[in-house]
Amino acid sequence: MTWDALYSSAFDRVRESIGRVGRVLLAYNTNIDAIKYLDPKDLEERVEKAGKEEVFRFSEELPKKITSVEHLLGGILWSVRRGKAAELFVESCLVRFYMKKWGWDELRMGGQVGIMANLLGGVYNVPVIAHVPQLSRLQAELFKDGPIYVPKLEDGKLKLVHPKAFQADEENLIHYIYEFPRGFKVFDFEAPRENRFIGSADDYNPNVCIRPEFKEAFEEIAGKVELAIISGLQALTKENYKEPFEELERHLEVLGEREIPVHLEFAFTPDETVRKRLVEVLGRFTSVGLNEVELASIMEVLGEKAIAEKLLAHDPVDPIAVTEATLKLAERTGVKRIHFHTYGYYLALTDYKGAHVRDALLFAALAAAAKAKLGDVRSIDDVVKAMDVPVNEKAKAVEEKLVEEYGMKDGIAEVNGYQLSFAPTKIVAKPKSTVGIGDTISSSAFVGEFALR
Ligand code: 8BR
Ligand code: 8BR
Ligand code: GLC
Repeated sequence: MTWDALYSSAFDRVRESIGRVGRVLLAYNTNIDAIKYLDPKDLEERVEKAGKEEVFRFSEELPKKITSVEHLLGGILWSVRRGKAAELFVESCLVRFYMKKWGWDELRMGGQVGIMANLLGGVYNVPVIAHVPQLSRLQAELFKDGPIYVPKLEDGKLKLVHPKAFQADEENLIHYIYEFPRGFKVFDFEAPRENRFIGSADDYNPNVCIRPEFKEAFEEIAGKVELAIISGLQALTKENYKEPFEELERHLEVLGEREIPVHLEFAFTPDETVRKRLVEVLGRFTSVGLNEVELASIMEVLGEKAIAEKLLAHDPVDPIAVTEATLKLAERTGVKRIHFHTYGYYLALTDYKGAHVRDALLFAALAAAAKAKLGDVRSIDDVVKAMDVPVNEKAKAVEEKLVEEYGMKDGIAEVNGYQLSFAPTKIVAKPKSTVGIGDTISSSAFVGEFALR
């Protein structure tokens, strides 16, 4: 079959069956994204004013957190020069005030949980229970209508309400997203690809502050769901990870007892201690989603330096190196499903078989293209509009390698007793923005796969 035909039949089948998926638990990170599309002249003036020399220093080496305007501007230049994403915690209130005055073009739902809640609940009509660390009025307004719920305790009794009906006046947790297009020029730098720098002016998500409702009523909450997706552990550090990890392990135990499949959305985790701990608990998850940088960073902590280097050496990433890395990760941790995504293609390694794994990847690729094209996916019909985005040309060579090495057919092969599923993706030439595409991919594929089972 051609990829166009496979795409089209995968979409039809997921659309037909996704309504049958039960409630999905989403924890832990939700915030408000204040998106600023950078203007080169404005940015240059700000850098000059703050002191070019000092700022340029941080554009060579990213600071660990932001405690000055020089850190902020240096971090933005670090991302622009490399065309890479980065996210840093903003500790200083003066810098938080500076960012607020600098302003934004658009406010959007942010955080893996918030983005997935709006997509699953607001677009696919799959009911979700979300962890929202702080429910300000603005945060509540950013939730779409649909079966999206947050737990509320009334006289010790658990109720599930839409975030807009929670009616609390909690804090605004704002992440400032500085987006730039490919070819964006400042000073002598030119961005090799579109991307963003994020400054998180937020004390709750970076510390994974878990709400009392989730601590007190977790057993009951877990009793109401069929699937779970965990995210937001990426900003933890060796100083603050212990407490949230204890709670996480308790949650995993409760979910495990009920045999609820749990997906971990990995996200780039700069702190090595935290990354190691995440790999240690990975076997208690059913599934994990990650990109090439994240997979390479895991190979590093597993002592697999050579594979880590291979993963970062080519564009598009060598699929044989990806397969070897995911096999190592599956064998070492016992995780049953690994969903790898990169610019141009996805691979999933599963310890079970079936064409539905590949079909869910194709559905996810359509959703990602719709997200890149529109910025916000409003309905499942927006997803099908991405059908006319062409399949990435470079993915052909990737597929040929997989055919040669593993005898892959129609995107499916067997490797060391695992199934390897492949999807060449649709790439939007001029994406509206880049933030949240990874979340769209992982949640669509994980939930889509369960819909098809
Ligand atoms: P993409 O650019 O393809 O989205 O991949 C994630 C990138 O983010 C990685 O290259 C990683 O280096 C970078 N990154 C992030 Br996110 N946060 C970072 C941080 N705090 N320090 C260094 N790099 C970071
Ligand atoms: P991460 O931020 O987790 O790396 O997720 C980003 C993913 O979005 C990439 O792996 C890539 O598959 C997808 N993507 C990007 Br980046 N740009 C895209 C585009 N213009 N069209 C479709 N998918 C895109
Ligand atoms: C991280 C950021 C958040 C953003 C999300 C997108 O969670 O903190 O601001 O919305 O990534 O994936």
